[in-house]
Amino acid sequence: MPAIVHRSVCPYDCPDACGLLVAVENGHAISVSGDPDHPVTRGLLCPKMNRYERTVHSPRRLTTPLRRTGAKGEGVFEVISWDEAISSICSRWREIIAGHGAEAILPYSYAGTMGLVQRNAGHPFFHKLGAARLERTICSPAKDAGWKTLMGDTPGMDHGEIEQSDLVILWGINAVSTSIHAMRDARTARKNGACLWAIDTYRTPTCDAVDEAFLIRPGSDGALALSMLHVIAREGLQDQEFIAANVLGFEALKANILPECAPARMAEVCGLAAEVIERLARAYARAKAPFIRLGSGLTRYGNGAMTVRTIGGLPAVVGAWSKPGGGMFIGTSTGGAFPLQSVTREDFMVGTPRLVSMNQLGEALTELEDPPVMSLYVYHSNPAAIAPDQNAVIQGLEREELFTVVHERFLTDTARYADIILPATSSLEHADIYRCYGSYQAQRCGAVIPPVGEAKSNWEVFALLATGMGWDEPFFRLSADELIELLLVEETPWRSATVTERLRRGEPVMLTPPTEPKREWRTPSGRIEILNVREIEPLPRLLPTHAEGDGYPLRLQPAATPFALNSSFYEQDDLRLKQSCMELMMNREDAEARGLADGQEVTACNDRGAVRFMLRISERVPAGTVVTEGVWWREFIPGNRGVNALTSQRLTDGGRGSTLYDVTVEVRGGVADFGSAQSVPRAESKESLSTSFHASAAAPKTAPFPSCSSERCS
Ligand SMILES: Nc1nc2c(c(=O)[nH]1)N[C@H]1C(S)=C(S)[C@@H](COP(=O)(O)OP(=O)(O)OC[C@H]3O[C@@H](n4cnc5c(=O)[nH]c(N)nc54)[C@H](O)[C@@H]3O)O[C@H]1N2
Ligand SMILES: Nc1nc2c(c(=O)[nH]1)N[C@H]1C(S)=C(S)[C@@H](COP(=O)(O)OP(=O)(O)OC[C@H]3O[C@@H](n4cnc5c(=O)[nH]c(N)nc54)[C@H](O)[C@@H]3O)O[C@H]1N2
Ligand code: SF4
Ligand SMILES: [Mo]
Repeated sequence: MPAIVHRSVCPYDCPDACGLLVAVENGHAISVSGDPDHPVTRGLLCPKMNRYERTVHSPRRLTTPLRRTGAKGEGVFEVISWDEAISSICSRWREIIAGHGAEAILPYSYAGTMGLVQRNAGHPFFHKLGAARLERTICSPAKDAGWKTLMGDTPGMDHGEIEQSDLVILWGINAVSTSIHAMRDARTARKNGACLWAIDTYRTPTCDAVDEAFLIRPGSDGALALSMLHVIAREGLQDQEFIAANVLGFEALKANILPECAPARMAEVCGLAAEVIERLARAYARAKAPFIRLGSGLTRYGNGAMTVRTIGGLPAVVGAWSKPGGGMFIGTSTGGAFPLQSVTREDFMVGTPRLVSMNQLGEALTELEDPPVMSLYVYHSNPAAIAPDQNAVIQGLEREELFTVVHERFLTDTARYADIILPATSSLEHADIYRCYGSYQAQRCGAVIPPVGEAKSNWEVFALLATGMGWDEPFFRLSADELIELLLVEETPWRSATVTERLRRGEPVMLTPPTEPKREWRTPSGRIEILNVREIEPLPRLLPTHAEGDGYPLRLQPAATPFALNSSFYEQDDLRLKQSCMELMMNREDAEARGLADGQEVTACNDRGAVRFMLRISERVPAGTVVTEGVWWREFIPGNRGVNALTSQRLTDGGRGSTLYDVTVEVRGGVADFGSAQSVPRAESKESLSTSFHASAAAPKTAPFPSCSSERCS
């Protein structure tokens, strides 16, 4: 039978939710390409998804339910039937509920699939069960918290406006790797005459694609933004008319940052020379329509929310928002477009069960009492690899009395610790509806191939578990398509009847936010609130990062790679081999100071753990910072710990987010046995966090790349 091409959607946690064309022959996906008619994708897929059929039909797929027969983590299992699996889970949960209460059961899920039905499929089940609730805050809630403090509920602007900008700043976003369509739009802006800048902590592929890249110390963007605001205020470069009509608190901010945040002082903190900061501030203020595209990496610090608020002061003060192509984009939020409560069913919840931060899984599994966590149910997430403080997480997963169930496509680091594994479908095997956070587009799709082996979708498994628990609630008998229909029945201002009909037909559509993004400020005062008196910190100011006080000499950046998405895609051998192995990039100066050579094995360590890497000496990384890309599966790395053995469970200043990038380490040659990590020599402890931020180790030298000579950028 000849191949038939079906439309589908990329399910991964990426801003774009690309439209896919999947060629299917005899129930097999044989190729995947980008939908040329999709408004965002326009035929362009990233390297990860160009061979999605290799993930879907990977020989590594889990195809039957499994029961552990070896030790926890050993990865030895026997095949069991779905009936056995569901009945053993339900009977174990009944025992746990009788002995400890339902709050002893903890669900753990995040963004293996972004589809509204499959992603949220566990909510109604766990609400009805009375299980503990998971606070799903690992990604970038500090970004949203910072935005909300300043902009309230103002929706994100249309990213497409970037093409009309004359100065685009890719600020803390590695768009070449993580947001390829944003990068394409930025390149179009450049073709139209815009100057492109990147502000990052190391020279990423995105830095190679712009006119000028500025490398700063991790977590110091607030210092850079405040000093730019200082220059703008000092030199009277603000847009007074825009401020008078739209902004609250400019005068109060000015009083605080003059003279406090002078470039000479902030230069020490962020590592850029004072003259460079002045040049940046002037060029920004003089641009006709400057556009800041803010990434997420810079928010994963103890000061992440404040950083966003501080950077957000820039477009407000120069009136960028009033110009077509000007403003700041952090993402879109289409919360109102679909009545999600029809799927999540908060009304099934009895009382308010305890809330556990997904960033503190290690603590939850090892320290929580009254009741302790007695069962963990993991679906579409891989916490043993992606959650901070891997040693604590693994210590928890090794607890003999913890009953762990993992619903997965692959034998991940987490699945290896499962008592029962359930095989999961890939997105080509189940129906769903997707929206995205890089634009206002949405699309529905059905299954295009039958399930691989005995795999079942998230929703199918929760329906089985509901029956296994003896519930007769009709909701759990609905199909995924019926749930999608529930999301579409209710009309909302976001989609007309025509758009809804097109969604039903599986076409990609654009949703329309009910408030015009750049016309109305949805804050209590109706203005952009640089001064927000409801906050403990009413004005943007310099806040230290957490790791400033930790005292290890090198800043560690656990960054993204173009060839994986968090811990996904390591099953594709070709993609994994493109990453060679788990490398640690280090500046020559730091390597020489430690007597380390390129290509040798090294160990990075801090109070939380020790991790082995292959050293890559690279001028892409400024002195004082080391970088590792990707979140590797443990089976493919030399030591038995991944980078998250070094990251911490501390939370951000706003949004209770992860602080995965707020880490310091020391690095030594070889398979260093640091013994107790405490024995590693540390810098003198600092007096106080805020002074230590200023006083901390010498700022990195910016990597020696030539600055732009383009006329556009002068
Ligand atoms: N290929 C690929 N694509 C992905 C992902 C992936 O892992 N791989 N992950 C997906 C997910 S879940 C997300 S949330 C997004 C994230 O995508 P992005 O928004 O791009 O976020 P990150 O990759 O975390 O970090 C972006 C950049 O910020 C830099 N950075 C780190 N700290 C600082 C700082 O203090 N200041 C400044 N100025 N820069 C800093 C990092 O070096 C990095 O280059 O990407 C999604 N897309
Ligand atoms: N060191 C470090 N740690 C990080 C990051 C980093 O950049 N560096 N990034 C952080 C960020 S931004 C995020 S968002 C998190 C992401 O963390 P996670 O959401 O856990 O993302 P993944 O690592 O992609 O793991 C998703 C898993 O879901 C499985 N899966 C996919 N589809 C389905 C399905 O339909 N059903 C089921 N049951 N399973 C499915 C996949 O096989 C995969 O193993 O990681 C965070 N952790
Ligand atoms: S991961 Fe992102 S860029 Fe790649 S296909 Fe999916 S949505 Fe598109
Ligand atoms: Mo994320």
